Amino acid sequence: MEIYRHACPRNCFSTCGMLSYIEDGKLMKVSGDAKHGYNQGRLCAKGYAYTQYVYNPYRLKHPIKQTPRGSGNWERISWEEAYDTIADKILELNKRYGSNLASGYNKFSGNIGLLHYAVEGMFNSIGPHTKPIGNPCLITGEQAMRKSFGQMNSMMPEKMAKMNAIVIWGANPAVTNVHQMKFILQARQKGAKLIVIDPVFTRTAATADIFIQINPGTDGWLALGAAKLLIQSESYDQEFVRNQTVNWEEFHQYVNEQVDLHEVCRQTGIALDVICELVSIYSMAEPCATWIGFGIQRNVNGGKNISAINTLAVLGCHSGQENRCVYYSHSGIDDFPVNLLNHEEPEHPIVLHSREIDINNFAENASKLVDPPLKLLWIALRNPLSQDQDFQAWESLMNELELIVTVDLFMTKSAEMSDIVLPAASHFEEMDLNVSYWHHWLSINEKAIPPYYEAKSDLQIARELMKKLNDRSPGFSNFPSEREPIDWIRMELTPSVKKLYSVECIDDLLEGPRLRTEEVSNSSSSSFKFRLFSQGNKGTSTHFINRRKTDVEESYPFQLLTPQSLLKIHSQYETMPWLNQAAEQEVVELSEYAAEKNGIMEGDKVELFNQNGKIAAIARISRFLPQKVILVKQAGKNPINRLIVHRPQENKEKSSMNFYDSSVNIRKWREKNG
Ligand SMILES: Nc1nc2c(c(=O)[nH]1)N[C@H]1C(S)=C(S)[C@@H](COP(=O)(O)OP(=O)(O)OC[C@H]3O[C@@H](n4cnc5c(=O)[nH]c(N)nc54)[C@H](O)[C@@H]3O)O[C@H]1N2
Ligand SMILES: Nc1nc2c(c(=O)[nH]1)N[C@H]1C(S)=C(S)[C@@H](COP(=O)(O)OP(=O)(O)OC[C@H]3O[C@@H](n4cnc5c(=O)[nH]c(N)nc54)[C@H](O)[C@@H]3O)O[C@H]1N2
Ligand code: SF4
Ligand SMILES: [Mo]
Repeated sequence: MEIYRHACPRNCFSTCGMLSYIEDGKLMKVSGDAKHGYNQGRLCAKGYAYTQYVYNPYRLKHPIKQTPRGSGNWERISWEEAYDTIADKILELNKRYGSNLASGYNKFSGNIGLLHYAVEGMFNSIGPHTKPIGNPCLITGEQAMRKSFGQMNSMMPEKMAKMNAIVIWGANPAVTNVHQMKFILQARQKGAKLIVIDPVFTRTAATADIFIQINPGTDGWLALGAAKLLIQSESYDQEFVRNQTVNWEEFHQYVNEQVDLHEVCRQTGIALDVICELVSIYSMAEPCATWIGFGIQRNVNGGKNISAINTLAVLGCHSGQENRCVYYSHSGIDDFPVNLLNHEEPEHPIVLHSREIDINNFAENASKLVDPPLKLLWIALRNPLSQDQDFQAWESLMNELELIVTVDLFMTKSAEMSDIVLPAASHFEEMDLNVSYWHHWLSINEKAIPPYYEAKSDLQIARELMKKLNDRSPGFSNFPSEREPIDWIRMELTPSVKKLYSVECIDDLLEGPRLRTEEVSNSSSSSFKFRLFSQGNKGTSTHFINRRKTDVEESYPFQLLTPQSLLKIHSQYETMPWLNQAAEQEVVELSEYAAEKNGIMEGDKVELFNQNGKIAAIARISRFLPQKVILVKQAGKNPINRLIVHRPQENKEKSSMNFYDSSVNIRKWREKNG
């Protein structure tokens, strides 16, 4: 049996090192790579199920086309025909409008390996086009971290094992980051306290010493209340505050005068003695890790809440900066040139730049484009008709598009609405280079098996399609089609990357993943002064925005939380029987209060509704949910995102999607209510 080395490329904290076992060109089994210091030889259930993923009967085998769009009338076509149709359209649009602005893409997180920036590289290579910018997942938090600390880096997550207390705000690692639980457990075995702050009694909360059930979106209140108590008891590092922070006087005065502890308790739903307990942990346990989960920033107060938590964490650490351990995300990719992402566009005589549209409001913004309108959309590594919001805007955008191409391994909701669907290769069928947004390891991903039927990697598709365009219209694209995956990987291993990860050549990575040698943490840039929480606009009477201000939202009194599932990655893995059974109906969890108020019994068919529409679901009544929270898992047959209403962050900065900030109502299912 042959053994190859891989990195799991899912959008997941762990980017696990993985080994494949191959017999006669077939993937027989996978295991965790013991040489990877983060996952240490283990995988999650989704990882162990890769043999079923690769040979899944639902996997797309050939390019297919559908006429008319949405009819389900699919027909197999050759790659040649697919490329011809797409190239014809791109060239015709270019002729019609005088540039490639009518062609664009929507791409996100299906595979986060560095070579999957081939999609961006491919579009860059044809000059100005229409591209998504921003990030639905984590950008609000990233900006808040950069404002507080001047950078977004966390220390090695393995070091959580050495903490004496771990305070988790809005993360659920027992579901979303299972390998981290090992380090948390190691800390607890040595006596560390684990505190989980979440509106939902999660699997992680169930393992904690203290669970603080907070009203969604109010963490900033809690952090400021706790900071006030910390300051009152003078248990903070005064010298550090004087020398290393910006804005102390203002913050001190603000907390003294404007943070009222009764209001904190009212807003957060947390009793004062619980807040005191949190303060005593922050002031006594050292070192103490604060983990800010992505869940925190999926509401309109997200950025401010993070800034307040950062401030509490920094004040609470009173034995030197090196013990300031705030975990959010580590931007591993920043070490690399990411040549495909940054592939230089050829100049256009008239159009100076590509046209950028916010990925969080993609459909609406794309529909509004004129001169030229968007006419061709390439969807890759992305399932917007499950994971984005505003499906109505998507429907009207799609009506205006002349060609929709989706590249995926499976027939997703988005693929179902495309004209041409191209089969993508799995990571066992292509080479790649992978870093993580959490740990500090670098891995290579080898090609271990031939492509499944006619599947191709996104890079291979870019190479072939751009060659086709150049054959038709010489010089149309500057994509280096002759460059092999290994060449792209070599280009990523610049002298500084080699030094940083102590590799001399690719062969070193074939021996095993490498750890970044330079330690990073929130305090590694010593010249930067920490920016304490600031209220922002003077004269605003509240620190944070209260939810449900409008009349419309009054009619929808419940807050909809739609977090991740243990055995899925967003909309992926639904057709894998080892992991998930296809469900006809979604399940909605509601509180006893919500059930009683609406006469709903366990197992009833119910409808969740708001201004966007309605979704049918089966009711599960939970004793543990806050009264006004409704919980539905993402994706599924009838994706819950139909009910997500995007509310941009107050400060108009680029933001993540406020996935956890939508309001809904619930009632028993009515057959006739349209
Ligand atoms: N309601 C709600 N919605 C959410 C969230 C939430 O918390 N609540 N979370 C948001 C977050 S955090 C995220 S990150 C986004 C994720 O949003 P998406 O990235 O759109 O999520 P996925 O469902 O994983 O879709 C990725 C697609 O890429 C495909 N794919 C996998 N590998 C490859 C490949 O190599 N090539 C190509 N071409 N395709 C490939 C997969 O089969 C899958 O269909 O969802 C967001 N949506
Ligand atoms: N199994 C699995 N793992 C995954 C993924 C997956 O789809 N499946 N997706 C990956 C991706 S792309 C991401 S972004 C991460 C996300 O992983 P996490 O960082 O864990 O974030 P979320 O799952 O969005 O939310 C975590 C928790 O925040 C809570 N929460 C919601 N609002 C608030 C609030 O206002 N305050 C507080 N204190 N808590 C709140 C939710 O109830 C939830 O339990 O997971 C990654 N890992
Ligand atoms: S999904 Fe995440 S935890 Fe599971 S194998 Fe992949 S990287 Fe590891
Ligand atoms: Mo995400």
